[in-house]
Amino acid sequence: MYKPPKKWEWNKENGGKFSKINRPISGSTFERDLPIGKHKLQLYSQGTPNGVKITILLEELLELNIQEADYDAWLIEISKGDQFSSGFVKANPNSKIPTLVDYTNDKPIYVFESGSILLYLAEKFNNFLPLENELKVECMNWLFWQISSAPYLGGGFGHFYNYAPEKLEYPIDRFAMETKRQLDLLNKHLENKNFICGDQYTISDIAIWSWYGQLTLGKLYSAAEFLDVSSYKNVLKWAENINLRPAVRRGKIVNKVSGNPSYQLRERHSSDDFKKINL
Ligand SMILES: N[C@@H](CCC(=O)N[C@@H](CS)C(=O)NCC(=O)O)C(=O)O
Repeated sequence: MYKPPKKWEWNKENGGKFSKINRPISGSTFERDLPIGKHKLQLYSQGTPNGVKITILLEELLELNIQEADYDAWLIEISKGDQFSSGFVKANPNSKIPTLVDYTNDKPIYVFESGSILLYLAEKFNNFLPLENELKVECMNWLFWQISSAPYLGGGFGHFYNYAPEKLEYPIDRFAMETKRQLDLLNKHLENKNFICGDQYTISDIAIWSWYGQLTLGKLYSAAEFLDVSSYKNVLKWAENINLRPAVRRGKIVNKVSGNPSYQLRERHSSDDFKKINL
């Protein structure tokens, strides 16, 4: 049994999957500028659930033929510590993917936090966000719900069930319970509904699908059976429908470095890049 010392010290590796990159201090650890491609929108990311939210939205905008939404997606490999370069930290002092830089105007606009990026792009291109105030509020409620709830699923359940060097009953039990509560909440909310808010597909669907949709489809933490995800029937139906969208099929493989190698597009610079992959 671990007995915490009087004062915590950072003096050892804890053996976890991310122990080599985790640090108790912020800021850059090495000098390197970010690459810049030919489009106005430059995305620095990895194809994790937080990362694919943005590539799915950008692909949805391109599906509507909005050419200004074309983008370069550069891979920031977080297990290698790319998020600690001086260039990345300049764009996002929090050193986490996804991060977007918009070069449309003379002065670049740095956008970080996936919810902030989704809102920025939805407002910039006037799409995937309800115009009517009451619905917009509902859409924001669920977007902010996702941003604040997913750390229990990822940092809590996913970490202790999948990544922690030792399987400990207490944290797995605590976070499995919370994850199942969240799935139950979504299942009730999606009863007789096709989308999270109103009758249109919005950035809330994109944000929530990237985590809870992929979890229900068995794509996260090999935990489908453990969490009995198929019992959340409304979430499953909603997740399956969204998974069929061509933009989702493209967006979810961008900057991906895990899973089936045939469905990984490490960098994306043009729509032609998808031709290499059998979507
Ligand atoms: N609240 C943030 C979370 C971003 C986040 O946690 N990103 C992870 C990958 S999914 C990351 O970059 N981790 C690298 C690290 O912690 O060093 C968002 O929604 O953008």
